Amino acid sequence: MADLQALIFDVDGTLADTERDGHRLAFNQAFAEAGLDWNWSVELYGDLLAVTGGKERMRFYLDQYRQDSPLPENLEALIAQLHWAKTEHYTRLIAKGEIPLRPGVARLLHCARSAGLRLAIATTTTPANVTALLSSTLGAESLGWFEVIAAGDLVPAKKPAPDIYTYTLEHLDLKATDCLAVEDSSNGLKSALAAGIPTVITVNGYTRHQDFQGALLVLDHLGEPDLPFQVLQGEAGGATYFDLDLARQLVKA
Ligand code: XBP
Ligand code: MG
Repeated sequence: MADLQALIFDVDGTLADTERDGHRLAFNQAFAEAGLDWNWSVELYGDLLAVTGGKERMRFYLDQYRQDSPLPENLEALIAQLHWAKTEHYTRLIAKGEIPLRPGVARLLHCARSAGLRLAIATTTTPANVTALLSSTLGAESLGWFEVIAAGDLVPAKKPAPDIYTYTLEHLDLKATDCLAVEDSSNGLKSALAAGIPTVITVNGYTRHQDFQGALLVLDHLGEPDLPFQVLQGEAGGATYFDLDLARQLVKA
């Protein structure tokens, strides 16, 4: 019987709804600054999110959507420069506090800390983006709440590969079944499940219709006592917001 010891959080789309009005805008600012005619609409970005990692996403865009135009010379240097500029724009946007945490995230983090549960982050995004989001929403000291912040290029293969979650388990020195992952996307679910970690999903505008086969529970958000969640898949046993009792019940089931 598993005994819950740690919560492992994804970042983008899970802690905060950062993709449409955060990363996407930052990419477009970097493209415009570089004089490129690349512009990712809300709809196109939703398709591009099939690929995790900003650098990988730019390559995917060129391969799939810009076959008409010759590839820029020294493509890898251009992508690296664009990604650096995009990260600068993104961290500045996040530092302005324009994107809040999603419902229930701060409450669950505080409950977990009070109960002595260990916390970790497993994300595809760049470490600077995690620092910016945690600092702007929870304060700089919140970075110390997470024993492991596994992010970005730390591992060779990004989600849906299990690498980032396997790295996190190794550094927590915990078994997969003693943990619970919180994710927002099918790529994230595949990654966590491939590492053997039970997973709860909180969907967002981009991921609502994705396949979450294998998730313990799929919700519209984590909820608050005065803001009940909607269960989209699985059983919440009558709970109306996600708390540690529900987490333990799910892991033990
Ligand atoms: C989401 C991603 C990231 C972000 C962009 O990460 O796939 O690539 O979209 O950030 P997760 P970067 O859901 O795992 O938190 O440009 O820094 O990659
Ligand atoms: Mg995510």
